[in-house]
Amino acid sequence: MLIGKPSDIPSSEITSKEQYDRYFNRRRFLRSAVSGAVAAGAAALGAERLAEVISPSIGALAGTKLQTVKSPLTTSGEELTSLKDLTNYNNFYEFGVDKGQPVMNAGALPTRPWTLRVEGLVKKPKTFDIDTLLSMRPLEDRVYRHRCVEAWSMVIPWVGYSLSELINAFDPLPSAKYVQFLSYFDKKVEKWWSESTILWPYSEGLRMDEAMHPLTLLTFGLYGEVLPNQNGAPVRVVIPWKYGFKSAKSIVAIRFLDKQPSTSWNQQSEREYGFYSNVNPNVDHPRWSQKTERRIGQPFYAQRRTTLMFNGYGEQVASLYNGMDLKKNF
Ligand SMILES: Nc1nc2c(c(=O)[nH]1)N[C@H]1C(S)=C(S)[C@@H](COP(=O)(O)O)O[C@H]1N2
Ligand SMILES: [Mo]
Repeated sequence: MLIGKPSDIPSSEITSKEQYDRYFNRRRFLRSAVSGAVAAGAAALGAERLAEVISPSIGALAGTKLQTVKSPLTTSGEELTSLKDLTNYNNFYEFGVDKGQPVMNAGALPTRPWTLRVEGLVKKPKTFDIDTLLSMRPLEDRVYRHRCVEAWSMVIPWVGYSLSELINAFDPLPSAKYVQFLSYFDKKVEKWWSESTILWPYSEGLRMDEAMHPLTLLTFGLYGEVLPNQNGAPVRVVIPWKYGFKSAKSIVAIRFLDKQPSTSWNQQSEREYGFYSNVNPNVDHPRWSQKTERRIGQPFYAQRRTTLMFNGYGEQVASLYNGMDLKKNF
């Protein structure tokens, strides 16, 4: 897909041009005449990014500037992981099981038009166009630590707003106790799906109070720009106190349920991946320790660091688990 200027986008895909201009920096947008190809991506990213051409932001809209406000919920003080590392070292099994594959393959993901269904136990089920979702609330810059269950970590400047702001617009029924997230799935597009044994579509879930926690972010961008496809464009969730796999990419549905949903990783190996999956240095993965992590992009001698309970977000989230045995409910 090639996008030149806002008027090239069918009007059915956008709410209004005004809205678009409000949220996308137009100058940047016009420069983003970009295809998924690496060379074209380089031209579109502009001089300030040419140094990072080696890490293409894949996707027709990737690299488009988003208008953001600073968030009080940001984590400060840690060095950000470079854009290059964020976009070249990914888990996105629909596009291959190796971390270098999504950057090569995720350009195939069609991120426009895109809709998100809000369904299940809600008074007002609704299907949203992605551009409506983007403009519903001010987009915030929020730096979060990201801890993968594989014992590596990053510090990522995300862009989005609290998922609770969307959920509040729907009146979930009192019977809604859990939320399930379903990722886009098309075998023709995500030809690498058969490389792994997880149950497709990729699905994850949260308890309602976890989903409503202000830290749970409905995410549209990183580094102030539209998400590259390999990072879960056009919309994903990010739950910073849980292992990275809870943060489903490229979601097409949010479903409210009365029972705990089954999730892809829990189904794949119940023993290894629990439903809660809170970052917890005191509960090792059956095959490796979770006590420390390797910070991606740091010099070798500085990579290893201690993993923090709830990934360092204990002050904000520990009360959600009062009275629960976190060794049993891992
Ligand atoms: N649909 C989908 N979502 C996914 C994954 C995946 O394979 N498919 N991998 C998860 C894992 S294991 C991690 S660590 C994060 C990685 O996100 P990032 O590449 O943006 O850092 O995405 C999570 N969300
Ligand atoms: Mo992960």
